[in-house]
Amino acid sequence: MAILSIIKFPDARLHTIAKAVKVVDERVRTIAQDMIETMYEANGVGLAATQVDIHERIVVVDVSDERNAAQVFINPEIIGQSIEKKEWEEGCLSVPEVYDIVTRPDRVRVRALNLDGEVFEIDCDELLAVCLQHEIDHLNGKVFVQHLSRLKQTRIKSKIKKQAQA
Ligand code: GNR
Ligand code: NI
Repeated sequence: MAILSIIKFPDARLHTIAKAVKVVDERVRTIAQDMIETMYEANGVGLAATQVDIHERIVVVDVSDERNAAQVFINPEIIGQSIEKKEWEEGCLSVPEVYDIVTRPDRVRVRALNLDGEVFEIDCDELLAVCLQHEIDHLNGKVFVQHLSRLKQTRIKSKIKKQAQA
């Protein structure tokens, strides 16, 4: 068990495209377990492997209030999405203290492998739908601020630079 360190925006490593997991073995299960621990320690609702500098398609999520219902998604894919969109105020552990509205499909169907390497599918709405889309973006090298205007992205970069100086 280990707490991993989270890469902060703007860091080029956050734009790496993660590779598919070929076999779900002990190595992958250990990464997922460490990611769950790291997510809880950071009070996040989700974490993508990209954020801890591991460029493999692994995501962990816990949208429960009790923080005892972690879900693991290996090689997650969005296989269906609603036409209806929804606005949600998003934040990201890689972009501390920045929150802004992103518009995404309201509901998504996701296919992934579990920790036993078995395929499962799940229909998601509300926070789980938002979070899984946010996490799959990370695996594709995309940070949520890239859904915002260039002006906002520039402001966010200078805000983070100031945070780093403080
Ligand atoms: O903790 C998180 N909260 C959150 C809130 C709204 C939309 C997405 C998220 S994900 C974020 C954790 C994180 O950075 N995951 O990549
Ligand atoms: Ni994030």
